[in-house]
Amino acid sequence: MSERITYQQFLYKHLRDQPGLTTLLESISNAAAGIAEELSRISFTGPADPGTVNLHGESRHHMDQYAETLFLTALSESRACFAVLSEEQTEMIQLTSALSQEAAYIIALDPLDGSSNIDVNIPVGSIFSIYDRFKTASPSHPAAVLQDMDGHIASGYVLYSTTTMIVLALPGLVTGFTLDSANGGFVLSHANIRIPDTGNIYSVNDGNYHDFDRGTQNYIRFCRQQKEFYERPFTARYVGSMVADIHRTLLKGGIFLYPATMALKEGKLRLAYECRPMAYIVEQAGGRASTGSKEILDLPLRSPHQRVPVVIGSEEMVNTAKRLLNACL
Ligand code: AHM
Ligand code: MG
Repeated sequence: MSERITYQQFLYKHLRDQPGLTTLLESISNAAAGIAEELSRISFTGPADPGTVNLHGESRHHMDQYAETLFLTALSESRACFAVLSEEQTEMIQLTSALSQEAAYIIALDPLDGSSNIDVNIPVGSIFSIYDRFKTASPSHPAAVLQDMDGHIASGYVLYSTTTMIVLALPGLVTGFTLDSANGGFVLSHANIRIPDTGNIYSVNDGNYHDFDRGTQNYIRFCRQQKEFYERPFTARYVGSMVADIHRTLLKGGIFLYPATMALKEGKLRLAYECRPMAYIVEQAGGRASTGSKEILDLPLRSPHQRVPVVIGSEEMVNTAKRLLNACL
């Protein structure tokens, strides 16, 4: 059996000279373990409260609030986090403990993505990006660091599924850790993840087909018609939980799309805490991420909860998609 390397040991090895970042990433894993535990009891703690909505007008599960509280408590106690932009809050929240005020890091966080799936026992996730608040031209405006990728340090997600995993992307290195609850803590399980250059799985909400523009419809028809070129068409897979869909794409190859629709002209997914972190993770693993016309990681963040269309996955598939998406514009 190969050597057991814990998440902490990995962090100490790779971020030896950044103790604040190590502490911050440990606090994220602690919150994730707490969320995983609570999710495992969800059948006993009850379903979503009907009629509760979040600031985006989307239905809100009590686990959304629970997950956010756990993250904010862990980040605050870490004293390594200055502020958090959460999907659940209108504005960035500045942490108030005395040492947090000196802390260097700002996090963009989706505490529990895909929570509408919880009550039917489908995987959900948490998504985060970490920024150094001093790496901005406007240090007196901490939120300014989120405007571009200059101050970006790391991104990751937690997948709460058959097992709970953290996938962490540092520059050029994407690593997966699996929760070993019996022995407490996350253990390295997926070293140096590389996304296959191509694949045969496409992942999109096909129910929106008639609300997509012609370029997107073009590409989806291309995916359906691959039988002309291969023995069978591409496989369609859509969990409806971004972390699960991206995790599969990362490990098996493929493409994930959430394009603009007639109702959602900028798409559904948020740049700061959904598209950017996932784009960064997939690109560090060798894949690509685009809006269809622009690189996701080049997009400036104009408002905290800005949405963007996203096409993300294996390089060859994203390149083909970009060509077909733009063919009819
Ligand atoms: P949420 O942040 O409100 O949970 O919504 C995000 C989720 C993603 O996980 C997923 O990719 C998408 O919404 C699915 O949306 P749809 O049901 O429109 O296909
Ligand atoms: Mg979300």
